[in-house]
Amino acid sequence: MERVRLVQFSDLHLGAGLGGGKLALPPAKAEKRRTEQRQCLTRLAAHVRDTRPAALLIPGDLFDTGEPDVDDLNFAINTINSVAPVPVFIAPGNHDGYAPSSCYNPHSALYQNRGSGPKWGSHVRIFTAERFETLPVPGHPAVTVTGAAFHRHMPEGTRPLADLPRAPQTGIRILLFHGSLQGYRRAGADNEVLPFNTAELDKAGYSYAAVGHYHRGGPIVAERGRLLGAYAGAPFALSVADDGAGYWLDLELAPGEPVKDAALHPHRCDDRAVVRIEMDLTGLTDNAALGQRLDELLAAAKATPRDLVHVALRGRIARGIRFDPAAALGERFFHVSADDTRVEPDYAVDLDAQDAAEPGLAATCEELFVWRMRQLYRQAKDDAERARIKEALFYGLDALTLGEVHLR
Ligand SMILES: [Mn+2]
Repeated sequence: MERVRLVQFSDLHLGAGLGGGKLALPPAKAEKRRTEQRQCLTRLAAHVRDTRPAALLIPGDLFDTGEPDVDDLNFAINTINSVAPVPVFIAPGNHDGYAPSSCYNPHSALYQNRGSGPKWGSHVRIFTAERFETLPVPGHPAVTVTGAAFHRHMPEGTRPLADLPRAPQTGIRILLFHGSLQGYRRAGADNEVLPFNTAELDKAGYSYAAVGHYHRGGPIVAERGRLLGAYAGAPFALSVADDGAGYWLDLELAPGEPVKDAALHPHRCDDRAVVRIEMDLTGLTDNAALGQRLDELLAAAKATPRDLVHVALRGRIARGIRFDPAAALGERFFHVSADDTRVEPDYAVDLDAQDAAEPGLAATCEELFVWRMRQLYRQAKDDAERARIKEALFYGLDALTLGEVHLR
């Protein structure tokens, strides 16, 4: 039997707000990214038309919500319809989960009220049930797709893959769903959805699981080393958590043959990457040293001018120094954002010191301020109040030594 080629694409999150979050894209850049996000789907469709795989597999979160705006919905339907007659299988995810009001229900008001808007083509099969069901792949009698839709978070302890229908006995048996592999090494902080482990997946007996949800793609491997499936990851980087995103997956399967790593081909989709850098400011005492360290980290991360750079700062910043990575890098990158909430100013003040005597007449304003804050700190009722006093101390010292207060 001949090898079968498939394309796996998920987690585009079409319609997601791109302006907020830690990336803090200004409106013009957010708009540009919205255009580029749509281009991801356009590129995918062109690739599917060119390469004619047996099927396009979409395991969830194509949209950021099950009720996207009409422009996004019409755009997605038109683009996905353009790959016909290549069969398309969609298993809705936790963001675009199936509900009667969803864009995946042709009877929903959202779908119906678009008047002459495009309809999902007959080559598009959408799994709408929460229970797994098996569909044939038109034109490829040896291939089946078993899929389910996300409807709701399941009660704790539910193991959806533990009581899966038995896999068809022969041919290439694809499993398609949106779920959280426990222990996935490239997991993000994503909410848990349809939890499963490799033992359950292995036991279910499918040839390959095309799974969506985690935005960083990677193989799903059984304990004994057998490849069970993969996450394609998000084709487009949405947020600072999406470093490593930006791909879809081309895959090749043959019946009865174990899938090899080499049969998974990640295909770059997003021209830009989110490059997240951790920078410790401790011991860097002037802006030249800070700038040089940032340059080294960017070079090590192989950041290119097209990228979105996010710098997570930590450690202690030298007294009298202000460091703003966005200002330091100017126009060198598409966008630069920074998070300095974990930075502490390097003021050598020990608030717990018990022995400090009241400052004399010759004391500086700063010495008096620190002495008074230390008193308040000792009288504080709880940790929350102590944390506030520490913050106030740093802000006060900023004002006294820098002549300005930079809100953290
Ligand atoms: Mn998801």
